[in-house]
Amino acid sequence: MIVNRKVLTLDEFTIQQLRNFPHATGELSSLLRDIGLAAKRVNVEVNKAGLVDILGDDGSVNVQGEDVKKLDVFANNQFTGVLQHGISCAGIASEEIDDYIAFEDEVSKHSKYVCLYDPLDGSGNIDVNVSIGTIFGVYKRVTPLGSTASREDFLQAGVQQVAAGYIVYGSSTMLVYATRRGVNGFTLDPSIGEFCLSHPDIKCPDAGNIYSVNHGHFFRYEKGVQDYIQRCQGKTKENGGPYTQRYIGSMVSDVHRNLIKGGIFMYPGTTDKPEGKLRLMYECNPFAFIMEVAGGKATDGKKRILDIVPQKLHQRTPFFVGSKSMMEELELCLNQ
Ligand code: AHM
Ligand code: MG
Repeated sequence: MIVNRKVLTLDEFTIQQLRNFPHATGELSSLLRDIGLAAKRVNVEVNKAGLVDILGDDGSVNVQGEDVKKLDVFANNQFTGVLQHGISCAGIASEEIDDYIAFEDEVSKHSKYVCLYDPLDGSGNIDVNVSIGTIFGVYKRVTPLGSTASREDFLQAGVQQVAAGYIVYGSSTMLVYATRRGVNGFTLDPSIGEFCLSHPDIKCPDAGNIYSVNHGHFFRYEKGVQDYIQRCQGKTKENGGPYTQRYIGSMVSDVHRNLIKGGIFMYPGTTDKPEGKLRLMYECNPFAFIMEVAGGKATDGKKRILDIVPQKLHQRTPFFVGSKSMMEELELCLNQ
């Protein structure tokens, strides 16, 4: 069989990108390789989830008060483990861990980056074979190299991310990551165990016709959000519609689809939970970064997500993300 050498692997791609920066140390490429490795291990486990004893609850409750699934624990251990043993990460914070972890070995203390992640997003879908994902954001540490990473390295505004990405364990497994230079998507080729560049330079269409929101909460959304949803429902051919509603309940899959096809994803605050459900540092900042690099927008309904200065690691925020013109129409409704 002739191998198509036009297809770059994740490693080849990141190394090629390095050539644009003669002074780059390669640490970010190395960190992305580590994330790719953890993703492959999680993927193997997700794929055989129905066959082995990995479905269901772990029996514990996380810092958010949610039941922890066995696969959550497995994924968290994989990502934490590879980053700890890699050469580019000074510490991590995870949705599944109460506080950040600063790696104490000498190699890690001299590493440039910290990484924040939700190791397995969409946990509620694990037991029913619906796509789930991993979300991550990478920041350059602000404390001096050689010291132990500290809280200020982790509590940075999203705009400081140097890279962000996600893995979707779907009908195929994909890793998508963004740097300020662009967004690129890699599909896992299971026959060779490599992520291969399949979606170069992803741009989010300026307009789309998909809106994604949990309709079950409709009467607990603020009026502006209700107005926008009703505008979506009322779209016709004459005013850019009709729209279609799609909501998987796994943000990684929902936002991935909307990024590629054009659309808007909303997880607003509700009367009982004004801050909504999603976590700023692990879920919203990475997607806001990716979407902005791809040409879209992300806000909390009032301001740009990436400008929010976090007060705590597990902070929640309302979240609106998607195609530019759809976000602008939403903003009109919210500002009325
Ligand atoms: P999780 O981090 O506990 O998995 O929760 C986040 C997920 C998102 O992927 C998804 O968009 C949202 O929860 C769905 O929540 P809901 O069922 O309230 O609509
Ligand atoms: Mg999550």
